[in-house]
Amino acid sequence: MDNKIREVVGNFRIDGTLVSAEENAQGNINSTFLLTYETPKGSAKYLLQKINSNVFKEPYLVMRNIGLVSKHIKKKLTEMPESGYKTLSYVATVTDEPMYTHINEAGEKEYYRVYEYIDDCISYNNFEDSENPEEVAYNAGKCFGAFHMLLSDFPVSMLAETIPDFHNTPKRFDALLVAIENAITNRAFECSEEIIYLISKIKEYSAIYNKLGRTIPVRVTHNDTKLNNILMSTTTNKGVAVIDLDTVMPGSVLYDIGDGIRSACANSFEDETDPEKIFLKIDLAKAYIKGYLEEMACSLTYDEVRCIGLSIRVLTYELALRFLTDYINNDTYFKIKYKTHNKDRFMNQFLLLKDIEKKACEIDAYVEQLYKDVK
Ligand code: GN1
Ligand code: MG
Repeated sequence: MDNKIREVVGNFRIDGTLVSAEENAQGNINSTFLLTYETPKGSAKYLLQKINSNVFKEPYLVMRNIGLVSKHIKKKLTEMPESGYKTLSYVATVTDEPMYTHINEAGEKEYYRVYEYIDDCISYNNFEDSENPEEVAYNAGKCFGAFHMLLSDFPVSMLAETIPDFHNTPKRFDALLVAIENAITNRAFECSEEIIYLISKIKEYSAIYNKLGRTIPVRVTHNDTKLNNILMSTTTNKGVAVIDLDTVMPGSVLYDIGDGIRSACANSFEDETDPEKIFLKIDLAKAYIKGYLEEMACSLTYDEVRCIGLSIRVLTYELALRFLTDYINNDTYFKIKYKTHNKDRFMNQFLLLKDIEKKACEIDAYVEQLYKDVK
């Protein structure tokens, strides 16, 4: 095992002897390792994460947000033990900090944190990994609905905006234009047809951002609601915990709903390249919306409800912009596994968007009817 990992984990309040550290390569941003310790009471697991400080410029603020939100959720969960929900708990360092700062050989700071491992759970990358996709989609919607509900009385102003303008669609679009202007390769030309389409849609897809703080309230939101950011019970398939709280910030629930459906209800992984396989499974999207509204319908404004369908398109559009921008910028943000990975991810989200646009009316009609029924 890496000596550096040993050295880093030695700074946390963990009992026992470290016996293994396995890398989990799923995230696109941070690096994660599953740690196993031997203790007199048996083996114990933890998650070690190196925070990507290129993305999270102020890791201490990230940990502060996470600490505040987790404490709030934990307190509320003690009043509802039957829910089965849990939340992330970090392990403090020996000096009682939420995070350990390591200075590497180049003299740069590296930030590490350790979470307690939540056992008997599974996180799905895509519904295809599960036996009952509709149940997974429904439970995913329910779990994020419950997450919003648990945080609905948390004072939004206490949270730092750890990545400013994270879901600011117009700014994401501007970033693409800047990337195109400054490009030193011909990567933008490879996607010129698609770029023309993206330009034609910016006005329509800025709608949620433009209404934020007006008819769409600012609430505590997760902002990265990929399906694999939910731990589900291995026995019941029900949501147990929402994880990856790095981007918990003030935002709109619509960002979370749209991103959740984009991720949980797509037929393929985000880097699938076969156009035939890239589409939204509408039945799964409906199941997700049902689960979500069962938890949150009473708390939403009518404008929020009306924009649920739109949010799926906006978040897919936005991620398409982000992957393409990173591709044109020569891959400085998302981790890539091969040279054209970001281009493939972009094309995937682009095709997914086109498919969701075709299904927009059906989704809107479903939301309208369901809202009447559950409210
Ligand atoms: C990143 O690393 P991961 O998978 O949790 C990204 C999300 C994207 C997602 C796309 C902080 O999330 O916004 O939707 O990749 N997180 C950040 O796969 O940028
Ligand atoms: Mg994340």
